[in-house]
Amino acid sequence: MRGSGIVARWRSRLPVTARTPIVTLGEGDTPLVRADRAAAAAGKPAGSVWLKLEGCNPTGSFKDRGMALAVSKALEARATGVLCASTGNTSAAAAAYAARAGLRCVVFLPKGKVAAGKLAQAVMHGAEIVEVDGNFDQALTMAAETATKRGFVLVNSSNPFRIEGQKTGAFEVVEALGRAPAAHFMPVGNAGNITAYWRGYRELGTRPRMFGWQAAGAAPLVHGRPVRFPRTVATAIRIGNPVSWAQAVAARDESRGAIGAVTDAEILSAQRLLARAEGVFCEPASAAPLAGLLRLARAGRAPSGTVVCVLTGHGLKDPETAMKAKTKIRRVKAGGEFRL
Ligand code: AN7
Repeated sequence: MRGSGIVARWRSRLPVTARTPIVTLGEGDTPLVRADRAAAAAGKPAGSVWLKLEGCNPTGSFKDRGMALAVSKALEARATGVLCASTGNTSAAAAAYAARAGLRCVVFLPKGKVAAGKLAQAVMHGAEIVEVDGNFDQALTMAAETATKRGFVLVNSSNPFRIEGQKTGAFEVVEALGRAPAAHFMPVGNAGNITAYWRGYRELGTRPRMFGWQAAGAAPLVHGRPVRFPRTVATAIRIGNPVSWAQAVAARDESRGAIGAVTDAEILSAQRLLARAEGVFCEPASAAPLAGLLRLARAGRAPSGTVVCVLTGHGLKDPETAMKAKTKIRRVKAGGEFRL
């Protein structure tokens, strides 16, 4: 039997050898589901909008693809440990894969801005947690310096194996559809994932138009300059100075795509639409691509043809934001009759 996980599935396209000890939790092979109600909301025909459910990965986000390879290569290089800065999902994945590999894991987290589920994962997997009184960009600078000094492997997306692992998402999309989509929509923070998907598509000789979406209060790629104090409800993409800036711009321009911004209100409204009309609960950042599609549709500029939206993280990552959505809860005594 072939093992599970991205390396077993795509070995010939990944930088591993017979000597690489593969660390896997069975990541990848995530569902690509049709979203006809989302399509209708964007004025597009049934069957033209698809959702890649990356929240179905072992730690609940797309980071597992890259982390499986980065931690495998760290183990092969006999590292003492791995280290990262994170808005939450990278640290959750690093903590889990390091635990599985038997490596130390140190995570630098921006104080007060990591969603509860992600923090719980870092705690539970035994990561050594450093809370930085600053934002993600500052935490990343500290993490990189500490990694160099202490001989830890940095597993942020500047690590080339992260990008290599994450490109497998594009392979799966093309395999599931039987061809590349006309347009590929995804959230953009540090811009590692847009770099990875574009590489994956290019390696298959395809070139869908790449549409990246940032939050309006954290949109350096849209403004063309770093944002010193990024703000957004979508804490996963609360990033002011993306590491893969040049690669994101290249993906956009080579594919004749775009990188745009959506407001927090648009993000929360798209998150709710996905949950209520499609049955898919994703975290706020992951709703940015649908918010972007709806924004283009309102302007009469939605791309024609098949659109794939990558829903990068599971909704359970951020229960606190979800619980702020208004809902009516009726309270009753147990045992009485209840009339609906
Ligand atoms: C759910 O975990 O940067 O553009 O430190 O968690 O590749 O950075 C997370 C990013 C999109 C943006 N969706 O991806 C981190 C971190 C979710 C995310 C992104 C992130 P990149």
